[in-house]
Amino acid sequence: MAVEQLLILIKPDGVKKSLTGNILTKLSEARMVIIGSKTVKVSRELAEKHYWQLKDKPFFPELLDYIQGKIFGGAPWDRVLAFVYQGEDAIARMRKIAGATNPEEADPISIRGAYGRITTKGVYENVVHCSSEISEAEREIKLWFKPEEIVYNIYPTKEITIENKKETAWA
Ligand code: DAT
Ligand code: MG
Repeated sequence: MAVEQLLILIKPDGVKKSLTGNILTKLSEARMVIIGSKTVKVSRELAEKHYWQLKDKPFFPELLDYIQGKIFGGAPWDRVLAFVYQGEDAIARMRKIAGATNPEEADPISIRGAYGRITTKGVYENVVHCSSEISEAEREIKLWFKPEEIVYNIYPTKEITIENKKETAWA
């Protein structure tokens, strides 16, 4: 079996319900390594790019509001915790621990089965995002993380020079 990487997000409902520790504990059962992690305030643009394959679905606007934490009133629930995990057969194994997309159909021992719900507006609040195939994992990891934010170069990189680029530094 091959070593794979994937993106896991603890979505705003997981953050708001203080489930970060419980989720990471469940994920740790798979004995994989975290090779990148950070907290991200989710912009509309990032949300749209992340879920672009679902742009024609009727629930797309609600899905963007959810991943941006807007349905929880914005700050401090406007963020997600993002992780890159690496391990043998990582995608299938982590998706099993995450559970089915619909939290009501998910195994009750899975993260989504234990902690997810469907809102009265029909949004699946399913607590975590988990990449579902290798090409999607690569696209998502490259969308959420810069090369220097991951401890290994898991994909080829190139050096670029950006002229006159402003950066914020610690004062
Ligand atoms: P997954 O997150 O299991 O990979 P997906 O990529 O098909 O599932 O959908 C992305 C998210 O969109 C999913 O986590 C919850 C939401 N979603 C999917 N299908 C839905 C539906 N029929 N009604 C409401 N939300 C849905
Ligand atoms: Mg998906």
